[in-house]
Amino acid sequence: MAELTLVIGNKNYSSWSFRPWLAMKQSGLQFNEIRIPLYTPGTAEKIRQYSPSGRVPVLLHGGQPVWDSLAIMEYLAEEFPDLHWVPEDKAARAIARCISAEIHSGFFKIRENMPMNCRARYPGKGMTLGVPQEIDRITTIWRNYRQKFGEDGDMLFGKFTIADAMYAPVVLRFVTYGVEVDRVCQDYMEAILGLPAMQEWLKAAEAEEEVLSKYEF
Ligand SMILES: N[C@@H](CCC(=O)N[C@@H](CS)C(=O)NCC(=O)O)C(=O)O
Repeated sequence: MAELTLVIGNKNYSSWSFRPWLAMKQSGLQFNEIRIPLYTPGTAEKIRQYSPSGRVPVLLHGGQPVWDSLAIMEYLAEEFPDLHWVPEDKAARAIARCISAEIHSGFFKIRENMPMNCRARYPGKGMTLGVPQEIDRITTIWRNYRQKFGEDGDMLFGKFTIADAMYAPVVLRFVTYGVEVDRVCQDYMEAILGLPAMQEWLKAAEAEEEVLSKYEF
């Protein structure tokens, strides 16, 4: 099998990097990791060595670059179809795609006002204009699909899928900013937080020394 290498940013701050990293860990794939601290002198050049878009994450599969978090996971789902990436049920799979696309292309208010910062705790911060509406949409998604498709496990569609990887950084943002959610969403968040791979990521984020002031309040 051609070697897999995932190039990522800081674990504390890079929400886009976290998604494929978590999905790859959950699927049991073996991969190498190259971590490039973001927004330092030389960062852009280092990322460009690997990523045509100049952004992380980028996957290198036997030398071939695949960039963009969602594209990486879709690529892996095609390359390793025997691993579990998407729901088996067709209707659930359609919804999983929709909500993955929805988070990939939206929720700009949360992104802007509640940046991922795994180590920090800023309860009540970031709740600016438009943020409550986006939180409401996310919790509606979690509640609806946990209730409709989640009976075989504690993830959105029962077992872990790409959709959970897409929303995992939101779980971390909700913890950092102390966002209160209903019981169903709380249980879902706890299940995501309890994943061994999540704990591994958080431990590594805790150990990082870089501080990006633009993501600190
Ligand atoms: N849509 C892309 C976004 C990737 C992205 O914006 N990555 C940030 C880090 S979290 C980055 O590489 N920033 C470096 C820069 O903009 O110079 C994805 O899903 O992978």
